[in-house]
Amino acid sequence: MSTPAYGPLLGLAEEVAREAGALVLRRRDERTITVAATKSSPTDVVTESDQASERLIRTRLLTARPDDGFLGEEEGASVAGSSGVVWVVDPIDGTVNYLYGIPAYAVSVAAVVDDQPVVGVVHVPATGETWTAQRGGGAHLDGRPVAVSDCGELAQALVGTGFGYAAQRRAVQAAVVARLLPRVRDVRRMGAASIDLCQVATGRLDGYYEQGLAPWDRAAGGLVAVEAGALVGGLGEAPASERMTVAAGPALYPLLQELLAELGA
Ligand code: LIP
Repeated sequence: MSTPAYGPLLGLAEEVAREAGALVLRRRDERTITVAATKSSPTDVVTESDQASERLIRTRLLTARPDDGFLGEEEGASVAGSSGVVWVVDPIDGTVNYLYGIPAYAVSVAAVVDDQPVVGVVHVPATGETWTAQRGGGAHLDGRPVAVSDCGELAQALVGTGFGYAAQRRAVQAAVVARLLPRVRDVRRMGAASIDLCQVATGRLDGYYEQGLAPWDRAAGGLVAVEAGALVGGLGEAPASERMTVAAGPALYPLLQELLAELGA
């Protein structure tokens, strides 16, 4: 598939992400937010809005493109499809922010071909900001091109991170961040990985790392970051995975990776 062929996928992804965003924002404004279930811990919640958003996205995408596959955060099980395109979706990334009315939550929609995201949309309903990217076509925020920062010094770097829900994982993450904090400008924990990756893409963060990300947390935001000039991977030569996701501009990336390895992340 050549780059222009992704245009229709990007248009559909953006349309559907905005529709789902309007749904979750309306429910937030009406304060009709109900916790439907918990997942990995009692604080890892799924609201009825997560479920409604995923249903809307899945129905809209698979009605438009019935042969595509689908992997969403809330239903877990994936639909394989036969077209070679798989949609990877987080219906609300930053659910705890959503629950508390903190605006840092997003609808994240990616189209993946051969295990590589080719289209990514991260829409933040509360602010209206929408990042879009297609492979080889650059990254945009509300239609304007974005680029990573040129920061090449850890001591000057503003670094984002996040923490999992399980207490044991948090203990390890806390130990790493405690030793990282004195080595960088400062640390931000905003609570939605897709937005963090887009902040790197926009130069609002110089770097970002997190353990425990699922494909739907990083698919769309990771493509936005790469298309804005970031390097995105794991530790060493490993690709980004649940084990570790690191994102930064090319000057900072190896320094951040080395620091994380030194700290035993
Ligand atoms: C969230 C991630 C975030 C992480 C949170 C949570 P969710 O995803 O995007 O980076 O630190 O603990 O996992 O659960 O809101 O979709």
